[in-house]
Formats: sequence, C-alpha cells, structure tokens
Amino acid sequence: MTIHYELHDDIAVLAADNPPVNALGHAVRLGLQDGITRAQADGAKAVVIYGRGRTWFAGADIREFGKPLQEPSLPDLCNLIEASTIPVIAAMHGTALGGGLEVALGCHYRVAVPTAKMGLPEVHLGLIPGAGGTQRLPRVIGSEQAIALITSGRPIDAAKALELGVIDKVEAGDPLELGLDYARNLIAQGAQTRPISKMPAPKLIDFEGAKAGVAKKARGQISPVVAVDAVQNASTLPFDQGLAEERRLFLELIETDQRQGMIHAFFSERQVRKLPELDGITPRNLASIGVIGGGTMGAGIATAALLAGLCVVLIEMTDAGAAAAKDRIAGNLSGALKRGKIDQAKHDAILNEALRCATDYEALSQTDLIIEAVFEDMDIKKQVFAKLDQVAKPGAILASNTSYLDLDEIAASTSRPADVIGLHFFSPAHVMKLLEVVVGAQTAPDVVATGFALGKRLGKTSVRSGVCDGFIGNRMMFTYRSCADHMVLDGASPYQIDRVLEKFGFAMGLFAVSDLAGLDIGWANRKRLAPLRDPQERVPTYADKICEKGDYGQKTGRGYYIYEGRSKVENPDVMQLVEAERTELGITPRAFSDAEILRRYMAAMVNEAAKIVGEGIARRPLDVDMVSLMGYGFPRFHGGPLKWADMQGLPELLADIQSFAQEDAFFWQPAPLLVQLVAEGRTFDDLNKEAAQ
Ligand code: 3H9
Repeated sequence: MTIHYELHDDIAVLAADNPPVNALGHAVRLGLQDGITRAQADGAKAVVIYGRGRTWFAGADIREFGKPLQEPSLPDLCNLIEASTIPVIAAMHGTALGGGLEVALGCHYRVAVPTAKMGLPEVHLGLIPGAGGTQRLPRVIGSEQAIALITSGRPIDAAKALELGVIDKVEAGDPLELGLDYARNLIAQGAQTRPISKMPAPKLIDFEGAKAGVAKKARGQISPVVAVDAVQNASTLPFDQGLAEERRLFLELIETDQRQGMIHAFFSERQVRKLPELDGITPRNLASIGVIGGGTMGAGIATAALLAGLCVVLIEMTDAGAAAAKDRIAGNLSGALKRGKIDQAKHDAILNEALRCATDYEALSQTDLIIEAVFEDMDIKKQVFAKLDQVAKPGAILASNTSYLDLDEIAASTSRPADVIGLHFFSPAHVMKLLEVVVGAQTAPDVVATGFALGKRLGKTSVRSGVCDGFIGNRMMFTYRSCADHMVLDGASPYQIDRVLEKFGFAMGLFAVSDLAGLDIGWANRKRLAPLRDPQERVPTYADKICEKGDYGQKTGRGYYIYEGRSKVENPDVMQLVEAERTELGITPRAFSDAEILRRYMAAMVNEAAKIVGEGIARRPLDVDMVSLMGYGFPRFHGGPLKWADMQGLPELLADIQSFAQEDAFFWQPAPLLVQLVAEGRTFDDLNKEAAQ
C-alpha cells in the first residue's frame, strides 16, 4: 500500500509510503483519491497529508511519461483535493517538487519544516508543470515570481516559501505532528476550505517582455518559453480554461524530443555512477590528499578537495611557486566565500589549517591519495610517478590528471601499478562537474571505487573511462574538431560553424571554446601527435599558424576572435590564414549550408562516440552522453550525442557517414558498433537498458 489511511480523532491522515521519493505514480494517486473521498464519508473534520520516509512527494513518477495514462490523472487529483468539503492540510518535509508542490497547492493549507525545499523543476525535464502549477502558483505569488520559479526550475527553501506566501507556517519538528497541530487549530477556529482556484486571476504583467527574456536564456530549449504562455493564461483565462490549456501544452511537450532528451539526462546522471564491477567493493579511506602542481588545474583540484572537507598538501617546485599556488587557492576560496558557499570561519580554517603548501615530496608521505597535475609531458609525468613511488605510504593511491597520455605507461614507472588511476578534472576544477575516472589495465577495483567515492565527495559526476588517447571526452573533441577544420578548409568559416553550434544549443561555439581554453593546449597536442599521424589523414595547419603569431585566445586577447573588454569580434587574420592554406592546397572553397555543417559535425561526434563504446572505453552509451553534457557543454535538451543519434535515426546517420566517406574514406570510417546497431535495428538506448539489467 502506498497511501495509508489513519484516523486521529476527527482528523484523517493520509500517509504516503512510496520510497525512495514518494513519486506520485498511479497507486499513489489512487490512494490519495480514495483517502480524500473516504475522509469526507467518515465525517472527518480535516485531512492531513504527509510523506513517510525522507520526503513529501518529489513529483510525478517520471517513469510513467510517454506511457498510457492511468486514471486519476494528477491534475484531476489536485482538483479533487481542492474540491474537498473539509480542509486539507499539506504537512511538508524533504523536497516538494513538481507534482508534489502541485498537490500541496491543491490542498487548502500548507505547513512545512524549516529544512523543506519546494519548487517546480519540470522545465529541467523538458516539460511545464502539468497539474495546475502554472495556474495556482501565480494566483498565490503573482505572475512575475511564478515565472521566475517555473522557468528556472530552482527550488526555494521553506523560509522563502513562507515569505512569498506559498506556505502558511514553518515549524521544526515531526511533519505529521506539525500537520495535526495545524489541523486542530483550524478546526477549533472553524476554518473553511480555501481553494486557490477561486482566488482572483493574477494581475497582468509585461508577458511579452518576460517571454523574450526567458527565450534568450533558454537558448533553444522550448519548455521555459511555453511555461510563460501557460502562466499568462492564468491572468487572461478563467481558471478551468487555463488548466485545460496547461494540460494541452504539457501533453504537447511530452511528445517532444527535448522531453526525451532531458529525461534521458536525468536518469543517466543517476545511472552513470552504477557500475556492476564496483558492487560490494569498499573504497579506501580518504582523509587527506596530495596535489602536485599549483597551476590553474592543481589549485582548482586543491580548492575542490578543501571545500569538500579534505586536508590538502600541495607540492610546487619552488617556494615562490608554492606561494603563488596558495594565492590561487585563496582567490578561489574568496570566490566561494562571496557566493555564500562557505562562511568566514570555514574559509579561515581551510586556509590556515587544512591546506599545506610545500616543495618537498616527503610532505606527501602520509596522504591517502595524490593527484599529479603537472605539465602534459610523458617524461615529466614518469619522473613524478617514480618519485611518488618512493615517498607515498603503502596503499596510497597515485592519480594522474593527464588529459590524453597513456595511463598504463605512467603506471609502469611505479612498482605499484594497481594503485595508479587517472582522475581527469576539467578546468576550473572546483567549478566543473565532470570527473573522468580513468581505469588502467592493472588498476585495482578498490582504487576505482575510491576514485568514484572522491568524485561523489567533490560533488562531481564521475564517468568511468578506459585508456585511449584523450579518453572519452577529448578523444571525441579531437574528432569533431578535425571535422570542423576540414569544413573550414573546404569553404566554411569558424564563425559560421560557431553560429550553427550556438543555434543548436551550445553556450559557445567550438572555436570560441578553444579561445577560452587556450589555443596553445591544442597546438601542443597536435605537435605530440604529428609523428603518429597516418599519411592519409587531412591535417590543416592554419590553427598552428595562429599560435605561431603568439595568439593563444582569450589569455592573449586574440585567437579566433579579438577580445576587447567583454565583447569579441572575428579576427580577420584567421580567414587570411585559411585562404592562404586553401590556395596552397588548390582547394576551391564551396558554400556550406548551416544544416550541412550540423550534419557533418554531429555525424563525426556520434561516429567517434560509437567507436569509444564499441571498444569498451566507455561502458555504455550513456557514459558518453554524460561526459558531453557535464564537461563539453553539449545541450542538455538533446540528451547527449548518442541519445540525439537515436532520436535522429541511426540508419540516417550511418547513411550520412557513408556518403561523406566518398570524399574522405580515411576520416569517415563508420564505427563497427553503429553498423551493427543499424543492421540489427537497435539503438544506443537498447544498449543502456541491457547494461542496467
Ligand atoms: C512532474 O511532477 C510533472 C507534473 O507537473 C505534472 C504531471 C502530470 N519519478 O535523485 P536521487 C528516483 S515532473 C521517478 O538519487 P536524491 C531516482 O531515479 C517531476 N523516480 O536522490 C533514483 O532512482 P534510483 C518533477 C524518481 O536524494 C531515486 O529516486 N519532479 C523521481 O539525490 C533517488 O533519487 C522532479 O523533477 C521521480 N519524480 O535527490 C524531481 N525522482 O535509485 C526529480 C527521483 O533507481 N527528482 N526518482 O537511481 C529529484 O530532483 C531528486 O531525485 C530528489 C532526491 C531531489 C527528489
């Protein structure tokens, strides 16, 4: 039973019992419907609804979306609760989200414990609130505030909810007791029901302006924009019509690819940390970590660890280097202080007690895990690992933050390759959410488990990767960057490509991102790869020539773009270099349509991703999707490259790749896994499902 009915004197209590998050699945809806009906038939004077376990209802059951509806629908249930002739009280704790908050808004009174959080996060699933949230919330808090809450999807805490008038009381204690006390008072005062639907329509605001602002931020995502329309209806239509429109818009959004993409992202974020190989494996202890190298990356890693409560020993080569590293970390921490992530006392304790900067590797002798973040050069890394092998205590984990290099070769420079792992952070490491946990041929399972445990402690999404050049993310980026370079040589411009990518939903185009990361990084990597290249490979050189001019992107003020203050303009040198290279190679440039640019770019990305999964570098397609979403700015509403590929149709993508291969058979070699899936009529998501069984 998911809803327990109890009578406490003349108060009926409906206790939700649907772990883990009391999602409002069919059985819960039925239980609430029956409970409300029965309470009135029993002659109860009030109803209290609360959640057993860790939370009030955290929303509709997302797994039901896209399947046939089983009555009662959630909007009907909210209407039924609101129409109750006796007052219904929501006693909330945990997370009252989406349909959960809508059920509470269907109730006549709302009380909550101080730790409760509430919000309407449906836009993050490609949806809008579909059980009256867009009609009831604006009646309570006004359209402006409702638009802010619904289009951001951000939850608010109980104090803010009280201030806005979403709830009537905040009090610490047991939610059931809180609800019962409130109900007794209401009964004593002879209080009546209080349906929000009977409140006056909210005042008109500048909806057009609000919609334009939301559309700009949404960058191609549909649901936040639709949400503004729905909220506007609350002001312009009678309640019932507004509700019917909300339902229509909700059902339209259910059918979209964006809804599928975002729900894929939601479940993948949770699935990605589940690795059968780690079942029953206990991670090693982690209290202190060492970081070697105090540049932007090392300082960022140290900051992330310090903010997570770990002690950090940071090693630099000289005293001046150590002092500079400490300054960098202090700068990061003062940012965290300003944003309210830590208070002054914690800030001071971290800087004065938890962090130690030194120049002697001996200082690492007691640390549990040491992450090397030195220059990306195999010889230097090997020297560092040989030294670590000398000083690290037995059982300490030796981690490399390398972004491309062969982890097995690094591990071989120690006497304990089972303790060696790759922990590939993304810069700035205290901000970016992705951590690639790179597992070498000899890495011990409990070392892998510790890598994941560290990622969790740092608040990262950790993704397992095998060893290959660039691991999951950079290997893919290398390929789609090559594809973009080929298009530039053949007639497109970096600026057209960036515009196409931004239209697709990336916050920044590829070339603008390169400027941000620093063009010297890619240049160094191209130099490293030069001797390994196949003679059949097309390798444009215009990017090297930009670097040869000393233009490294944002840090020098010039790269693909010229940066002045906060604005950027195209750098005219770039197309001059491109044109010179075209002439040298005898290429007559041709026009590329935006659609063709996107098709080629995405085909290159998907094809490489399929190779990565096919080779077992990524365990599942969803691992690739998570890397792209969390580390490379792939638009969440497309779900990730392989979810996007499924929705486009794999046969169509393979046909594209085969047709591009007629011009460049070396670059466009179809991934065997893609060929196999097309032949079997299966999708990448089928592989995700099989892996979850
Ligand atoms: C909606 O309400 C639409 C309505 O407006 C209209 C309808 C007509 N359904 O995240 P966790 C699972 S849309 C099904 O690890 P936490 C989750 O997959 C909904 N399952 O825990 C995981 O399963 P597993 C609006 C759900 O403590 C397990 O529960 N609501 C749902 O870190 C634990 O989850 C939302 O968008 C669900 N609604 O965080 C809220 N929610 O163990 C979505 C969770 O097998 N949920 N699961 O991997 C959340 O934001 C977080 O789960 C929450 C807990 C904050 C609640």
